[in-house]
Amino acid sequence: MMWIVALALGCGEPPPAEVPASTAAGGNVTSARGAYTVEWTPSPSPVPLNGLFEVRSIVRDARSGVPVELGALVVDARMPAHGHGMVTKPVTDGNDCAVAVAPPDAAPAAPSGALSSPEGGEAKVTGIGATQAAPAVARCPHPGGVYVTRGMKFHMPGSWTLTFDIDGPGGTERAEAVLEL
Ligand SMILES: [Cu+2]
Repeated sequence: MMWIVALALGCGEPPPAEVPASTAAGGNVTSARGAYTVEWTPSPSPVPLNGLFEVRSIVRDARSGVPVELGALVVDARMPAHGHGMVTKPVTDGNDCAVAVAPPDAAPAAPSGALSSPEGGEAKVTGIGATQAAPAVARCPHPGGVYVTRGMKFHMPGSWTLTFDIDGPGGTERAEAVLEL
């Protein structure tokens, strides 16, 4: 009898994290060590080819489901097979409560020509306007755990990996979503 009870209680463990479906219409992904979930929705939807879009992300504590209202989120994307990122530099609303992060409009595509990475161009050559590393972002208030990222653009068809770098009460973790365009 005791055994049965113990086994039944053991069933409370969460199922293994599901592999996020490839979708250009958003989805729900879990960060690498399981601290957060990110429910992301593009606008327009589905993600357009070679057009600007926004991503609305709701970040939650994965265990409690409570929205991460004081945090930071940086959204980026790459084409791993091609070794490049986006040609735009997206900005997330409200990330700048304590630190000036980026110019007011996410100025894309600076005029080409000048190869703009004198200082150690690592594996992450992001294209035309790539100048700086990931911005230092402070934890800022985001009511409802909602983070809106503007200035995304997937300029070629193929497999894109979105990255969601989250900083919050559960520490710093990354979630990823893969989609085919
Ligand atoms: Cu590519």
